[in-house]
Amino acid sequence: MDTATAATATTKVSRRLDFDAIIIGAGVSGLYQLYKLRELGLRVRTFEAASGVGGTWFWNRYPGARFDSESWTYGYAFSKALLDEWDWIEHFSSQPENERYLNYVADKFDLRRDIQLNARVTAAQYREDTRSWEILLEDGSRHTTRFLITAIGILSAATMPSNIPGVASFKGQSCHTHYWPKEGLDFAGKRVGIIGTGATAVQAIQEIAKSAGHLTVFQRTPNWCAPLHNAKISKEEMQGIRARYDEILALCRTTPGCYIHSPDPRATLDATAEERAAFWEKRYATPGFAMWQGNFRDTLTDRKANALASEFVANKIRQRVHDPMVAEKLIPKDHGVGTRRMPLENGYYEVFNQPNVELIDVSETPIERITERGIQTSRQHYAFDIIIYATGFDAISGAFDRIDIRGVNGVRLKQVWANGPQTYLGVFVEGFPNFLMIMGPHAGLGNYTRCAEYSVEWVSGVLQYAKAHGRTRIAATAAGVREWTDHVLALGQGQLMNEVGSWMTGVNRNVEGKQAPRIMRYSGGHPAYREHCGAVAAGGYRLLAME
Ligand code: NA7
Repeated sequence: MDTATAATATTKVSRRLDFDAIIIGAGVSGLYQLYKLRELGLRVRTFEAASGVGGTWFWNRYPGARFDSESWTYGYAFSKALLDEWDWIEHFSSQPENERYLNYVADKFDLRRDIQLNARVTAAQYREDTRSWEILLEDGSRHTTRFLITAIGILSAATMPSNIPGVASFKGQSCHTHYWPKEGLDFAGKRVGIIGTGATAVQAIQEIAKSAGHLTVFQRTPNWCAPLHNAKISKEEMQGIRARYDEILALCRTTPGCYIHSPDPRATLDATAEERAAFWEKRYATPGFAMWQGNFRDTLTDRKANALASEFVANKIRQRVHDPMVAEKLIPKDHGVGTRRMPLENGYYEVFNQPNVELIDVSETPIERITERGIQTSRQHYAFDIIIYATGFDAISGAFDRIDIRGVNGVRLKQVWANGPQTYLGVFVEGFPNFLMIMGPHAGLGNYTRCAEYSVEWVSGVLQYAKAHGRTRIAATAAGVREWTDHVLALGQGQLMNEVGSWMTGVNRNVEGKQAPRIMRYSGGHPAYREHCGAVAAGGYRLLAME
């Protein structure tokens, strides 16, 4: 390095920036990232759009919102003290408890002093001259940082039905499930309409149907649901769980989705018809994702196997729903069991036996518009006091698209990903130095906290390395991004899930350009994902350019 270059490099390093790292988001991943970066001695600031911490568990306050992962597998594992002190009260914990937990974590680790709430990041621009990022908040303030870390969640950009006019004209109460009012909604005796039948709607419908005068469910596509089998956890049971935490967390490290459930090693047709029926009965009676994550190993790759498993669940629906016409409407016909994220339910199908609940198949009678008083379909008008939009999210890349993120030469991230995400390990993007994503596209996905904890630790490892080696610029290389993207796309082939439109394949028919399935996540299982990332780190961050 000549003297002039060395001098420039020194200027780049020493120029005073507001922060060493800025984290966007104070949800499950953002809170832990803040904790880790403080451990490294970095000057960190977290910006969070909400008025409280918790991310998903701050926003989604709709009745019935809860984990579908066992609570004791979803909590943070990084702190033995936290594991020792926190008692989960249900096997599948509800939103109020989850929000309380994340607030407890924020307090326990004194995280709040570095978190700015009500601070929505609207834009971020990389500056090559200072090897830094400048971020812009909604209030017009600007902040500079060496590293920018997104912890913005995979399901945080809620979407309204863009194809239905008149939403603003409705005179009653209405809201998207994600933006549920803190004071709640009173359904007692009211006429309620809900649009959507994804995992959110399934949880909400079960609860709303208990008190609503009349509930009308507008379904475009039915989903395959399985029973959650939730239960309270007694003090003694919690003690037993606590004593087994090492074992439980070790188990989660071995399974593809970091759940306690793992696929049966047999192929579906290795078992006789009787063995299959007994196996599925057992899975159906097991709490949590057993029917999805713990099915025969070929359920999500072999069409014939999938059809057999689907038929088993279809028959369950037929048994549980009294009206055969309604039952048939609730049975998916365009995709097989488990090829979309499987909603877990607690009496969802029985709700449709209630006299105050009606199912409208929107594919038969499309919604034409929202009116002042309700919903107009091609067949009739339905009057409502309350309309709920359970219409989902622009998942995985949507939260990135909503921030004007610009890398080297002002290139926009949204543009780079216009034909699908391209990343290195789901963490880095070429042309966006010092920009690191927690749970970015093409990263391993599953039990959220288990996966996010790994991502945070891996990202913290890179930053620790950069600090130790005096590196101020970390960038993905073209070769790295090509290698990872090719690998992820190749792994995704032959997976039935990747052929079906759902948030997991980046499909949201309410968002322009997101109509067709794409490979959005790493399909090789989380253990393999960790192996790749671990090898990159062990090899001195292969295919990353660090200066
Ligand atoms: P999902 O699973 O994406 O479900 C959204 C639902 O809303 C789904 O049933 C959609 O039907 C329906 N929808 C969306 N837009 C419309 C319009 N315009 N008209 C009619 N119906 C519509 O989101 P969730 O919030 O339920 O769950 C997301 C994840 O959050 C969940 O899996 C958990 O992991 C947490 P479609 O299927 O597109 O025909």
